[in-house]
Amino acid sequence: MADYTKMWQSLDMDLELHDQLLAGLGQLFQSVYLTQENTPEGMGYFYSVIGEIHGARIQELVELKKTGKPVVGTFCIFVPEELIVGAGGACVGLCGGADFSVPFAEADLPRNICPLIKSAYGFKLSRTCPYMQVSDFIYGETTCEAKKKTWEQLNKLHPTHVMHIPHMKREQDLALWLTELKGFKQHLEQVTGETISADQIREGIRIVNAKRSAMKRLETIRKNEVVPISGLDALLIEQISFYDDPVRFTARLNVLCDELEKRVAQGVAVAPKDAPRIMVAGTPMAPPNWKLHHIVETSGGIVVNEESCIGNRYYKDNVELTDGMDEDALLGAMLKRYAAIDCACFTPNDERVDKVLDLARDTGSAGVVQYALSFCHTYNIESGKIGGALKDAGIPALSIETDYSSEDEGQIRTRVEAFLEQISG
Ligand code: BJ8
Repeated sequence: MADYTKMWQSLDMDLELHDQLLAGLGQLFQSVYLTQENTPEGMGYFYSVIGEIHGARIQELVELKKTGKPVVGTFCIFVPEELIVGAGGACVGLCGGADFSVPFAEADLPRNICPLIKSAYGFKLSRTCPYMQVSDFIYGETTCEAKKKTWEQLNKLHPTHVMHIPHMKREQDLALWLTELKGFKQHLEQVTGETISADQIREGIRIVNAKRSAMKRLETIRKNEVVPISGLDALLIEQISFYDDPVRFTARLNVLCDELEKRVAQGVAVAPKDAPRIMVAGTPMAPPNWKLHHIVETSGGIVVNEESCIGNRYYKDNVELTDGMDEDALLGAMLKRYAAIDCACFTPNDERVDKVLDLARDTGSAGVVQYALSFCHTYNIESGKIGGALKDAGIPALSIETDYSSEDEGQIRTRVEAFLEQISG
């Protein structure tokens, strides 16, 4: 990797801690990813993005800022990236998935909250995440209690704005949500000093739609009996989709999908035909959270889908574009797409139950592993309802609640192995 020390210094990072973080990341990536066999050639690009995770892309973002375009840090798929991309800016997902930064956060936040929030907040306190450091501002949302209260704390350290996402989807809730979308656009315009035109919004939608379509194409390929890519690799691609340049990402992913389609035709699989097909459902897995996929795939299973925000929930719907849409129509179409997200923060959220069942059948999954981060009440509670529906449908399911530490890996492995044995039998 090139020497980016000066750039990191200019971003006010703690270089000593950052060195420790990068070294740990490198080791983890080596042991989880570079021990896989028979990986597709097209993964080379995505491995290089991770290899340069704090380098080349950050350099691009620094350059982008010099042109006056915004770099916006986000934590949730409800923040409308189409508007940021349309304005010529960059939307970077900041969700923390590392155990490294959690102890820093615990000095300020309660220990018994979700590790995703602690990890992200700890990155700011430790000044070790260049994506956070390079962001002009951060956009949080009101999806869960721990998040919305953390934004108040985070705002003292980094400019943080909050988008009010309603927790129900009644008419009055959608009206409020539309006001929030418009407010988000106005805020971007204030920052850049430029109006975002309908043409720019359309272009932003077109770029992000193309990205989601490529990810859907990958999902479709993974449904084949011949599985040409590991779940670990697919997860990595889904994670990278949140901070890579969207146009380049889409092009690279489509090249990979061409290769994967050829692999399917030639019968080149990454797992034996009888390996149990597993769908993972639940809370997002921000990088470098590769724990569950690694355990499943080194225990003889193959992950064929992620029903998660870093996965299907992010790319399942596109914004419907038709000719001649004006600004109101474009924002209305965006709202429709965002309101179709079935996050557990909504009540009721029965559409997610139906979707999990449909996806499990559609992907030919032999079993579903429900994954919930510790102290994520919404997903943990919802896992009971989904587990019951899976049972009624005759689909075996296992629920795992965990954090980012490696302490429970042995215990999770034992449970996963028993589950795989049960469904293979
Ligand atoms: S749309 S899932 S990205 S809110 S932070 S809710 S894990 S306790 S991330 Fe999420 Fe948006 Fe919904 Fe998706 Fe639970 Fe943790 Fe809260 Fe979390």
